[in-house]
Amino acid sequence: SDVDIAKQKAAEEALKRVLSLKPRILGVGTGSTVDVFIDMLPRFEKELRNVTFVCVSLYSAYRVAQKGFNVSQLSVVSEVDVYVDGADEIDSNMNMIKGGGGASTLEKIVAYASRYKIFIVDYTKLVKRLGEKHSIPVEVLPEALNVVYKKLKELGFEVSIRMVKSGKYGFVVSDTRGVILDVKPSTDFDPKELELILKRIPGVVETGLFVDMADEIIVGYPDRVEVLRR
Ligand code: DER
Repeated sequence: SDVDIAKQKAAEEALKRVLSLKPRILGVGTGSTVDVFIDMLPRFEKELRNVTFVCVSLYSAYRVAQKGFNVSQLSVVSEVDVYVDGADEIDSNMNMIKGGGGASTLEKIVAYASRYKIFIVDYTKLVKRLGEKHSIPVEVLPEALNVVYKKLKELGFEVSIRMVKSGKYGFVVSDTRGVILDVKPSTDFDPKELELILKRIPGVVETGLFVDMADEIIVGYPDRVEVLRR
C-alpha cells in the first residue's frame, strides 16, 4: 500500500543517515515503521558490526538481537549517539505524540539521552494540531490508576484505560510495568504546558507528548521523502 511504501522510504533514508553519522551506540525505538528499519539492518551487517544497539522495548531488542547485532541493556548506558524511532502524530513545530505502541517511557528516556534524534513517519502522521487523530498516552503506576484517572477527569479530560485487543484479557501492561491512560483534551492545548500539568500528578510515570525532542523527522511518501530539521 502507499503507506507501506512510504514507511520503506522513510526507513531507507534513516538508515542512510545512520550510516553517515557512524554512531557507536544506536538507540532503536519501537513500532511498525521502526520494524521496517530493523528489517533493513542486515543489508549493512559489516558497517554495523561494531555498533551497540540500545532498544526501548523487549520486542525491538529481540528483533535486533535475532539479526545478530549487539544489544545492550539501557541501564548500563548513559549516552546514545543516534536514536531512530517512530511517532503517532507530528505537528508543524516538530512536536509529537508518541506511545501508540505503549513504550513512551523508555522511548523518552532514550531520546533524552541521545545526541541526535531521528524520527521516521509516513505522511499520514502529519497533523495541523497535536491531538487531531490520537489521544495522548499517559503511563501510570498501577497503584495510582484510580487516583490519576479521577484527577484527569476533574481536569476535564476524556480518559480511557488501554485494553489489550487480543491474547490477554484486560489492561495493557507496558514493559515498564505501567498501565496506559489514553487522554483526550477537550480543547486546543499547548503541548509543553500540558506535559507539565500531566507530569506533576503523582503516579504519572511519563506522557506521550514529545516536545522539542526531534532533531530530524523523515516523512515518507509513496514517491519521495521529505526531511524536516530543527
Ligand atoms: O509508540 C510509539 O511512539 C511508536 O513510535 C509508534 O506509535 C509509531 O507507530 P507506527 O510506526 O507503528 O505507526
